[in-house]
Order: sequence, then structure tokens, then C-alpha cells
Amino acid sequence: MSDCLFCKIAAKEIPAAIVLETDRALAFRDVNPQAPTHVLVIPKEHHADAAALAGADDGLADDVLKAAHAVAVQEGVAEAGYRVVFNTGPAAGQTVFHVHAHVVGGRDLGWPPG
Ligand code: D5M
Repeated sequence: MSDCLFCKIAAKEIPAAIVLETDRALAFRDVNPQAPTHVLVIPKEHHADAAALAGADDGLADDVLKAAHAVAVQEGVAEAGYRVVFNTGPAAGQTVFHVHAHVVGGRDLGWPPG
């Protein structure tokens, strides 16, 4: 989508602090980090939200989840524990409508989330 911020990051038209890339997923640091590790993982292909990603029938959701775990290992937070969050829809706080997994870790994470 030509007007999608994360499509532009995936296309390398807008710079981002990329930490991991696979053939179908890209991981980059969140510009407004909420924890020592805060990385966003996106499919390069545009899907608006987690519901749309779940409906992609070609294993894309699996690729994104595997990339999220690989990021956690690479960032050194996998052993202590980390959170993978898909804010889905405005009421959940989604502001960018290209699906993204927040990989958050490196500190104690409270529950329930706000
Ligand atoms: O999360 C959207 C997230 O996207 C939010 O945490 C800020 C982040 N963001 C916005 N623009 C950028 C750029 N250009 N690079 C990196 N991170 C960015 P949501 O779940 O939709 O509220």
C-alpha cells in the first residue's frame, strides 16, 4: 500500500533500525520504546491487523511469530521472559494499520497491561 508507513519501511523507503530480516518478515526497533527491548516485527506483505494476518493462508503468521521469537533470542531476553503483543483495533491502542508484533522485554512486565 503506497500510503502505509510500515510498507515504506519494508521497502526501505523510510529508514528504521532493523535488527532482523527474513524473506517475508522484518524486525526493527520501536521509535518509542517501552522497555529496554522493544522491537516491532512485521510481515513485508501488507495486512492491516492480526485478524487479517490470521486469515492469510500461506503460513505468514507462522513466519512472523518465528521471527518474533528469533528477535527475543537475539536480544537476549528469551530466557528471562518477554511479551509478544498485537494491538488489534483502535480500542486496543493500534495506531499503525500494518500488522506488527511488539516484542517487549528486558524488564519486569506488569499484568494486566493498561
Ligand atoms: O504501535 C505502533 C508503534 O509503531 C508505536 O509503538 C510507535 C511505532 N512507530 C511508529 N512509527 C515508527 C517508525 N517510523 N519506526 C519505528 N517505530 C515506529 P500500535 O500497536 O499500532 O500502537
